[in-house]
Amino acid sequence: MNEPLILTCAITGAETTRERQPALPITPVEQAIAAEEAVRAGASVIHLHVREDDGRPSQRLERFEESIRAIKARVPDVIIQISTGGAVGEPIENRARPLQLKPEMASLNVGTMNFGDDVFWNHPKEVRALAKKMSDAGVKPELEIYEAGMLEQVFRLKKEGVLEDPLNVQFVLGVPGGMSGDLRNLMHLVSLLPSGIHWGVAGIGRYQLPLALHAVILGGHVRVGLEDNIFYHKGVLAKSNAELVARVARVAGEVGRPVASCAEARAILGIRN
Ligand code: KMH
Ligand code: ZN
Repeated sequence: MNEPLILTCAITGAETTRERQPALPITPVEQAIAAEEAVRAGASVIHLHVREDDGRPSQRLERFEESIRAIKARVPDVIIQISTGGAVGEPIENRARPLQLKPEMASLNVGTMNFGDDVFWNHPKEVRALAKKMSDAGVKPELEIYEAGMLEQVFRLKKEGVLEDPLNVQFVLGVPGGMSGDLRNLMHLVSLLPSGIHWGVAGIGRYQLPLALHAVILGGHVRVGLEDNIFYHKGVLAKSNAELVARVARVAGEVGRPVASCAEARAILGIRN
């Protein structure tokens, strides 16, 4: 509970559609507006996927450049965490492409899993290569953990020297094919962590709010946003990414866990300036 709360907003993702969620930001300008609103609501990190204008997920370098430029123009201080997960089925070389832009942070998916009706491939040698690229470029990885075995893989990679301290893990719970967002799963995963590892939780769908609230109390960090959950209440669509951020920030403030500024988040996450 001592550390300020890092709120990450996953504003777009690769799976959510405009048809299902009309407030989903797609273009660079829309993403920049959404990012600014999210930061004003309490977010310090933006988890970034990009789309083409027609909504298709994209790993095109120019598109990442445009979005990052647009976001930085509105909120220069925010930490941008690009996705190297992309969309299911995206070849690894495309997923690695935005690392050329040397963002401060990037997601690193450490294991293969079923992902709904698809398979999300993360071959160990490709994971190692991505981690090396991040380390060489000074990009801090966020380690995406969908089930307990992936945490064991993180420990292995750390032992091999592939990952550097401080480690930042994100438990992404509720993807069909990974662990559900049952609170017992979160408690189990947290119980496996050696001290000194920062952790956050991203609950998918209906798991978003209960997991976020527990993380606030347990001293973890939180990711919300339309990538993971399109609803504010059951059957009621969220009006914006910022609305989801603001709710967690508000509750955290009420229980004495203020949100981290971007500078505080950088210090906690071990981002080299
Ligand atoms: N879209 C998922 C298949 C990440 O951003 O690193 C992967 C994902 C994880 O969203
Ligand atoms: Zn993502």
